[in-house]
Amino acid sequence: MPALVLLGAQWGDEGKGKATDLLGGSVDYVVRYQGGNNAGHTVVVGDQKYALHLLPSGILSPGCVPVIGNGVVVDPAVLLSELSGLQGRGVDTSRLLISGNAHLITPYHQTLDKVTERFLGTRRIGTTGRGIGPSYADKINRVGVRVQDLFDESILRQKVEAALGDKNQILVKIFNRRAISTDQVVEEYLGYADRIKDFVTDTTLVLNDALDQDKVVLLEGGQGTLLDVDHGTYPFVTSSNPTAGGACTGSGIGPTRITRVIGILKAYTTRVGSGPFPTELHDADGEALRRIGGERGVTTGRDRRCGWFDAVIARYATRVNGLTDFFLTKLDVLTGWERIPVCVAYDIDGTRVEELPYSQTDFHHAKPIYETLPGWTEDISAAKTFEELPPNAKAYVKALEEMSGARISAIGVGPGRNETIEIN
Ligand code: 2SA
Ligand code: GDP
Ligand code: MG
Repeated sequence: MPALVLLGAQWGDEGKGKATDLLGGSVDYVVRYQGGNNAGHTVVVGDQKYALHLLPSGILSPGCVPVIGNGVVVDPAVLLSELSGLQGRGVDTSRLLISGNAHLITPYHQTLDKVTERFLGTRRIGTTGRGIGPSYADKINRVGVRVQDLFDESILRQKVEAALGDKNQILVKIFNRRAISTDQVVEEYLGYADRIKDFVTDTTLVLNDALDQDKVVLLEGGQGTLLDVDHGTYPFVTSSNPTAGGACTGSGIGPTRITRVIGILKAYTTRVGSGPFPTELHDADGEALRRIGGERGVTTGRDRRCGWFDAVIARYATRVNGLTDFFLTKLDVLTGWERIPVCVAYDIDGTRVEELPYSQTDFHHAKPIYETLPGWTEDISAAKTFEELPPNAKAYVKALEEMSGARISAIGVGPGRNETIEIN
């Protein structure tokens, strides 16, 4: 049986948590393949709201095994506190599996993340400050510490010592901070080892065996396509690959096993952190989208930047991910606007451009070219079928589908599990 990928088609916060949860009942494994506790995935089940950061959203589906893949960076303190928070709310977390090859986030990564951002000043990325970038940098630089290293004290000490060498120089000499002691990090991290040991395994083997046995594996992206370190708005990106290719490297599942790639697409656009955003609104409409959409960071509490739907970005997501279909989310948030602008192309220094420019300079100059679609005033949150939507809402969905290059197979009309229209 197949593996499927579910990822963000814009700058994140499209509603991946809700979509994963929706599919959770029909899949056997849900795997996070990149990112770490920078993610904030909201799942609403009845009157209960859960904010997941590091754990896959599948942890809330009783029949499903949640997996933290090798491509994720794991902060063990956050992991344990997220687990105990869920346990306290009666969620069974015992099924969790964690790859021994996943890299660890340590206190020195968090410190570096924060001081680097401060040092960058107005050129800062606007990171979540969780140590994500520095941990991935160590991985690529081959001085990272992996989950499996927790179980061998002498290896752990050697690796932490090696990683801290140049970091302490930087912290002390450039950032005027105190050096971090190897002993302190090793002692703290050894304390986590026993508490997470039972979860740790060769997840690549588990997942491929499961696929051989006709199980269904859902690979859940942590951020969005435009935050991808290769395909996003570099350098204003996260330090991993939320795009579909990252699902393979971050889980150890080969591309031939993936039969469906779902892009989660918000009916308008948001972004949190710095970087270009052509359709961003600095007016009452932007404020209204933020208020009605509840657009506030799930991890950091930062206000999200809001703007109209950008079809250039949606088309780009279709291309670089090979999307088979979209889940369109938060259509209900647009109820009440008389007319809704949709960006169909960019004006870049006087030239009409239909595709996302690869040049960073061009993208910074991109001005949206809008088509304006008629809005609707009817409450759509109780709609269960596409036919029940008001004509202008149907036309809006169809227009987005046409412009974005892949079929829309589900529509979100509210945050709840059941507030979804499935289209067959
Ligand atoms: P980092 O911390 O190194 O990954 O930050 C780099 C950029 O990636 C952005 N980023 C995110 N964008 C949207 N949502 C994310 N998760 C949280 C949420 C964000 C929050 O669900 O609301 O609470 O602020 C997320 N994680 C990383 C980040 O803003 C930087 O632009
Ligand atoms: P994720 O990071 O992609 O999982 O998304 P977030 O959880 O950061 O942000 C999405 C927000 O939108 C959450 O508060 C969800 O509960 C909410 N949400 C998801 N789908 C819908 C929808 O169709 N309508 C409305 N009104 N809210 C939604
Ligand atoms: Mg989020």
